[in-house]
Amino acid sequence: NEKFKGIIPAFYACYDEAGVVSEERTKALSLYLLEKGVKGLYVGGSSGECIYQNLEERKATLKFVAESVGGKLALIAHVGAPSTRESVELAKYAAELGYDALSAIPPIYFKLPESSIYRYWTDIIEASELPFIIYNIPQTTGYNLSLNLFAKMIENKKVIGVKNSSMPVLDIERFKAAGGEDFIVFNGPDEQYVAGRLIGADSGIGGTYAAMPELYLKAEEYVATGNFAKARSIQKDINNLIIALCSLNGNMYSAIKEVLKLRGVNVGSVRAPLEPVTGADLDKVAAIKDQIDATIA
Ligand code: HMN
Repeated sequence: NEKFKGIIPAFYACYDEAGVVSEERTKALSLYLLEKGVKGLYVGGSSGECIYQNLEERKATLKFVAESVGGKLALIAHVGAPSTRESVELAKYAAELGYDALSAIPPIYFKLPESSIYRYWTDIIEASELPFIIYNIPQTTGYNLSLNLFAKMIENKKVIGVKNSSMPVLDIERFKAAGGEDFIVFNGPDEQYVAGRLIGADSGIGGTYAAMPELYLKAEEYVATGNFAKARSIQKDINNLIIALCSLNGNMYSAIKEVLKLRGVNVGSVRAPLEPVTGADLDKVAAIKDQIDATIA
């Protein structure tokens, strides 16, 4: 399980200028993050715009990432999809590609009972030999993982971790307490990386890591070495940057993609209904990029 402990960026959807999933750009972003020294990649989650991609596009992304950095980074395939059928197909495909673990949100749209959520996750787990990481993100799915369902899920030894994106850091502490020493809790909210690690998260997966991996790697180093004043200070810098990224028109991911362009990695823009950054706000992107550089220095 050590291979999953560290900074794991949530991977972005990489498109060409026509908005088609791009092999070249997907591989370029994978290699860029490998070079930065991250531990792994979380592929096809919210940050991968999974909800706006069809099965073939999601498979293509999984394949391009595996081809470029498989064996070098811990690769987690997010296979949550509207139906169990699609999720199982993605899970089998990720296993064929040599992914290191699977992960999924609970079912979306209909408010299903916990028995259905349990069945959904278990069907995915049974589709391959891969370990499974539960994904709890109530802000987007509308379902907040209960300790009851959590306890039932971890009876299955293939469930090795939970990526917790709910905002109370208490949830991280509770999942860690119930999961035990070897169970991996991943911090979800990037704004609380340091707090999440201190209260019990073993690792982190986040949607803004790839925009500024250097800063999260530093934060992790400060936490790991017990340098808490510096950890808190870099978290403050990170939060100022996240708030700036979220303040532009468009959407956080379109702002991040503009920043990445300025950092030398072009992964295109976002897919509608996500909106691109436009007009005067585009000029603000350069200032955010400069602020990232200044914080790294
Ligand atoms: C993913 O699923 O791709 C991301 O890891 C999602 C991640 O947990 C993000 N949460 C949401 O988007 C609700 C955070 O990293 C988030 O982007 C960050 O904390 C900034 O608010």
